[in-house]
Amino acid sequence: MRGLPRDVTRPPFTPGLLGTGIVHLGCGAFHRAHQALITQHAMTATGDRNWGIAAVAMSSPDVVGALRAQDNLYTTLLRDESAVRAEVVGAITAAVHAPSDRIGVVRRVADPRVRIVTLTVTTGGYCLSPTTGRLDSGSDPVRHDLRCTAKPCTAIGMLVGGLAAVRRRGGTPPVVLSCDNLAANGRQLRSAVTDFAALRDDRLATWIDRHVQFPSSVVDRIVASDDSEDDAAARSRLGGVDDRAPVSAEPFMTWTIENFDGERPRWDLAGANYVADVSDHELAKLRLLNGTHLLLAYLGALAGHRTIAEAGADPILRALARQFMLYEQGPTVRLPDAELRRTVEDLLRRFRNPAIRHEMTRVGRNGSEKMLPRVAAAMRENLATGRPTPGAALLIAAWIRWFDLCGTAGAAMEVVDPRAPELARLAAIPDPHRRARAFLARTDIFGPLPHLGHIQQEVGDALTELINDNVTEVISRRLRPESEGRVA
Ligand code: CS2
Repeated sequence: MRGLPRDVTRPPFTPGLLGTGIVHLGCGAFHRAHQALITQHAMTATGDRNWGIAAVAMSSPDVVGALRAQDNLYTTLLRDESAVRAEVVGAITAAVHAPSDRIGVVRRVADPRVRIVTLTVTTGGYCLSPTTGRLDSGSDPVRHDLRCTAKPCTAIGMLVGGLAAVRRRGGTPPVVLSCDNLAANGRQLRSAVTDFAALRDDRLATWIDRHVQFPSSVVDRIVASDDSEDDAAARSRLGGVDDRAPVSAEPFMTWTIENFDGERPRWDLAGANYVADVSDHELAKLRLLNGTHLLLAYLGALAGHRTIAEAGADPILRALARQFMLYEQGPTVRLPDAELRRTVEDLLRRFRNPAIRHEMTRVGRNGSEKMLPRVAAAMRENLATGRPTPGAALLIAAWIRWFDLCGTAGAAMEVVDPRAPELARLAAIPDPHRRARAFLARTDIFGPLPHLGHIQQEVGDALTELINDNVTEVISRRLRPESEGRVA
């Protein structure tokens, strides 16, 4: 940290002297710009230095190498059009690469000093079957972990391994706190963990069910894709000091956590809040922010935009995003009208933050897992009540269209999805209406939809138009007159 400009905030403690009270699975940019920073602020507020984080990278070793080379310190850059606020984060006490140290991860989860295990491992990391909501026990990674319990490769196997060790020792288990963008993330995590444990030992499953808390939580902060532009921005903001693991994020952040028993950092002094039930926050977050992110990514990329900020600044896409939030997603979330309108305007402002490079491929990846909680669940309610869903139909058609265009010269998108090979076969069906029917028939992606024939027709029409026409024209045809009037 020597040589840093004076206005860069530094941790007010000696990072090497922190105790490790948290294990985090999934050490991506989001964790570093959200929970790790908030934890640093909580420790700063109270002087309690026992909440250092052992941060586990689940696949790539890159971030681990970068962090270790700089004593696990890195910079967060909170950026908008007017300012960049830089802060060095020292809350990470160890950076661990799970594939190279599987036994070590299990041991850390079981460490008596660890009171909380948090996760950002994305939907796929929960190993749940989308149709049953229970553990997908036939999948290769789960079968591997059941065979090889000491060296698990999935987050679920790691948690169960650590919890089993706590039980053997007669200890108090850590609280397991999901920070992923899933509906009822605590409940889903509990299902995955107890199902897995039951396949190992029924008594372990009962013990976990009785003794381990899995609170839900809703996280919110828009974080830039990992990007070399960040390194350059960090270097200039840090007066030339090199940082190989900087993260850029918007200044806005929230973290709503379901109440639980037990020790925790004073996250509430650092911007988090505790509630009895997170479900209203969760619906609003997933459907308004994350659902509209997909709309901007899938349609924005077709319009040639490379980032969400570019799409959010495009008047037609902005009008569509506003209409989608106000008239499709909004009526399905429990927010009073005035609050909905305020939230929508705040989101439109956040989406167009030019200082955050949020790439289309990053937001649009794993679309088959994101579709249900962010889009299809609201669409199902709208279809059932007869409310029109032009935005959702267009969003789905644009996602299908990505399969045609990715890889073509100059394309702003790439399809990254665990189901990509099977979906590519559906995407090769020549007739757009048949193609739309084949996609929407996938209940593992969209759930069961009422009035299926109607929505299949609507998505087929939208896809036909996206193939033949200019995206702006296709969107304009679906805008309500008042939405166009509010394009500003
Ligand atoms: C985004 C989220 O990539 C995505 O799926 O929608 O990462 C989004 O930026 C965060 O949830 C914002 O809180």
